[in-house]
Amino acid sequence: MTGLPISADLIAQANAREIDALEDDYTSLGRKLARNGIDIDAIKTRVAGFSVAVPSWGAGRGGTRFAKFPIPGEPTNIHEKLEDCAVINQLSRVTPRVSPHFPWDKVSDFNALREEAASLGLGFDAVNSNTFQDQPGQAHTYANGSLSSQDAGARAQAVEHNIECIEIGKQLGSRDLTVWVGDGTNFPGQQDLARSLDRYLDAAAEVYAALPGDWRMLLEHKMFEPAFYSTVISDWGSSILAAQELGPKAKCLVDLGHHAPNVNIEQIVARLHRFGKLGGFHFNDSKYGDDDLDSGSINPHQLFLVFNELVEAELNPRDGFDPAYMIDQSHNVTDPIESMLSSAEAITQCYAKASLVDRAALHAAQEGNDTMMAFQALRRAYNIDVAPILAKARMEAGGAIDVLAVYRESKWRERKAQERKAVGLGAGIV
Ligand SMILES: [Mn+2]
Repeated sequence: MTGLPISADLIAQANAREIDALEDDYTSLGRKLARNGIDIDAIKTRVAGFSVAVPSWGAGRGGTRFAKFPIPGEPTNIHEKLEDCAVINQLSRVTPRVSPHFPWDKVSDFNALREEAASLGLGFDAVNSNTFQDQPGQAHTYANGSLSSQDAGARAQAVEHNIECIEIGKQLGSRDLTVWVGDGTNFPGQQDLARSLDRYLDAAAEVYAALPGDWRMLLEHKMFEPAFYSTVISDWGSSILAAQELGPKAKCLVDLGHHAPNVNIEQIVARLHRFGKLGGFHFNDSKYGDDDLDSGSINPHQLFLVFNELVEAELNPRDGFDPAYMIDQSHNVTDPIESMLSSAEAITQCYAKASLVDRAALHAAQEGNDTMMAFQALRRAYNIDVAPILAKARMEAGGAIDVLAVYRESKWRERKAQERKAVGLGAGIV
């Protein structure tokens, strides 16, 4: 493909410098895994089939409520964001889809945008609606909520926007609508906690009714922010109740940062899958709350345990298993391309490690109440360095063995800094 942003020769030359060491490491790991009855090439095939979407908004530098510090060469529109997402996918070969957000990514011709993405080797993933901020010229404010607002006009406007997102998504080739609302309260007594949920369910049912037959509506819960006393879809319990009431096309989406502190998120994954309601997952990491830090940067073991449940669900599906995986991070102090390359690697590593778990041994230990051996089945897989498997899968798909080194060598950001207009200062995204 000639439209790809990074020179294929540059990637090939860089890989040629690394290939001998990689083959050495891969062969050595293959022997180690073979002693445990695992075929390394079978794991590599699984890794090659794994993918995670990147969010269009993640291509820009995020920010906090206090400030945003843009970098030269940052993308300023959806076309430039797609270019940067294409760099990530070209080097990593694991992020072939972009999750767009409206109205931020609005253009006049979505069929042309789909073709533009395809020419860059990209497709589109779940469409994200935005009823958590007002847009210029908007008739009704979302200051007091959107799908759950007391104002019937605001609710209707939010329904209409979500249906518009479905229509856009149809043109882009998406099949999921992700709905996160900022609705909630900051003071006790501000709203009736039951009636606000009634209003949300009524409005969400109107959106649900507009879904095409093969589409899903992914409900993303979040415990706090921007509302700090209560949110309407606050936790996985509220989410699954709403999804069950809406119907089979409504599923729950788990974002790693949207829970109370210390919640057992891997158990939530298992619970939602048990009831056929796990529709999507947003990867990031956190230390304190919804920090939106890079995946695997703070608690890689938790990410592994989440993937242990996801792979268990994949291998033993209860009621179908087809979750939409996406990176959802805010890159405040790094080059977003580098953060997403590093995060895609961390996520895929956990998928590979979870695929190495000896499930027969795990299940036997669980059945026999052998706690230590059950734990060791997980620990053995977690301790294996799977980097050579990922690197080889990437290289065979045309990607880079050392993604960050090739990215820096390409001088992509420096070149874009000459071409793209500067991003203004100001507050960050949420
Ligand atoms: Mn999210």
